[in-house]
Amino acid sequence: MRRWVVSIALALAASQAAVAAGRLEIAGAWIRTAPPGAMMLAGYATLRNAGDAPLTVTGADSAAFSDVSLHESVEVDGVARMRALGSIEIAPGASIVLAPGGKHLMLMRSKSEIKVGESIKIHIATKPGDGVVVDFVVRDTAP
Ligand SMILES: [Cu+2]
Repeated sequence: MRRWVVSIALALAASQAAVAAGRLEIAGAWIRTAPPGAMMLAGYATLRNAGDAPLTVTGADSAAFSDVSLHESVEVDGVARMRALGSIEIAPGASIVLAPGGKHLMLMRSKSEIKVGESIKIHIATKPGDGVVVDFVVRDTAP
C-alpha cells in the first residue's frame, strides 16, 4: 500500500514538472501568398508560453523549404529592412506575435509550388523541449 502511494506521488511530481517547463502554444499560424516564383515567403503566428518557466524559441525548419529562419522587419533611415533574430525568449504566460511588418518566419526557396488554402508543416524549435510542429495555412490575408 505504502509503495503505491509513493509511486503515485512520483508520477504526479513528474507530470507537474512537465507542465512547469516552458510549453509553446501556437495560434493563427499562416503563410502569406506571394507571386509565383517568389524566392521567399513569410510565416506568421502567435506564440504563447503556456508553461511557468521561461522558454526560448531557437529556430524553425520545414521539409517544404530549403531554409527557415526567425526574422524581424525594421525601418532604417526610412527604408524597410529585415534582420535575422538569433532566438526569441518568451516569459511564462507571455506571447510573441509574428505579424506583417514585425517578427516573422522567413521561408526561403519552397521545394514545390505553394498554393492558397494549402497547409504546410513547420517545426518551431524550443529550449527546453523538442518544440512543436504547426500547420501553417497559406492565405492572401491575415486570419
Ligand atoms: Cu524576413
